[in-house]
Amino acid sequence: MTRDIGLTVLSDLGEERGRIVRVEKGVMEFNQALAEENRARFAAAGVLVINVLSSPGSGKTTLLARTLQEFPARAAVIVGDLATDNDAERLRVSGAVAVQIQTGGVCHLEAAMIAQAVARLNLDTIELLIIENVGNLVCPAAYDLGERLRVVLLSTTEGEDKPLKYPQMFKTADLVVINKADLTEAVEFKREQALANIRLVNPQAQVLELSARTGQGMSAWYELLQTHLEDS
Ligand SMILES: Nc1nc2c(ncn2[C@@H]2O[C@H](COP(=O)(O)OP(=O)(O)OP(=O)(O)O)[C@@H](O)[C@H]2O)c(=O)[nH]1
Ligand SMILES: [Mg+2]
Repeated sequence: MTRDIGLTVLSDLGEERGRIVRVEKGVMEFNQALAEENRARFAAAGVLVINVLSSPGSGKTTLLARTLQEFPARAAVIVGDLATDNDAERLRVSGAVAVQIQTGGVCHLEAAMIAQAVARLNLDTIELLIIENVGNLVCPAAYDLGERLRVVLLSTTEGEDKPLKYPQMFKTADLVVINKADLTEAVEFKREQALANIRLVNPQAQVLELSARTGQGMSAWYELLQTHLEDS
């Protein structure tokens, strides 16, 4: 998918001086090219890269913190947030290297930000790189970061209609994780409806149901990670 951003600039080109020139810049094409560079670099290093996306508070950091504690892989994390390095601090508890990107108002991570953050990692020492994207169900969907696997979380507390309301995010997922399964009954989450909604926007996506808090359902997540690691 491409999106052009129209930039209005004052030209300084001889006869054209003073004229307003409309410059259409292929921001998404630029991002895509960098994403392909990232992907090639990760493939060459044999590192499985996962991009984890969801709305704020769905449980990305909780899932990753538990994964880093329990899943026996040489892993590192890149975390994107508008501000604070709280999530990187939470993830470092496991002993894994966690690089925080503060986007300073940008609502998504871009491939260029990942290339910069990766410069602070030694890819030769890891086999798994997990990227926690900025909590947002809209803009991160459009930005390929060079990942192999795109994981979108939907938590039971958000309601079963989110795949229909934010279809682009769910359409781009390789895997949808329904998190906070421990709260299904408390919040009267309509599980069957949620599964049907996911299938409607993305019939190919794999779906896992788990609770990053209680650990219920986590073994299927680890099996999936293991399978992808073996393919890297
Ligand atoms: N009951 C329950 N709570 C959970 C679960 N997973 C996460 N939480 C809680 O949900 C809240 C938000 O979790 P985070 O892991 O910070 O969510 P996040 O997606 O990383 O949030 P942002 O980084 O702000 O987008 C925390 O209070 C977690 O303890 C779960 O499976 N069950
Ligand atoms: Mg987080």
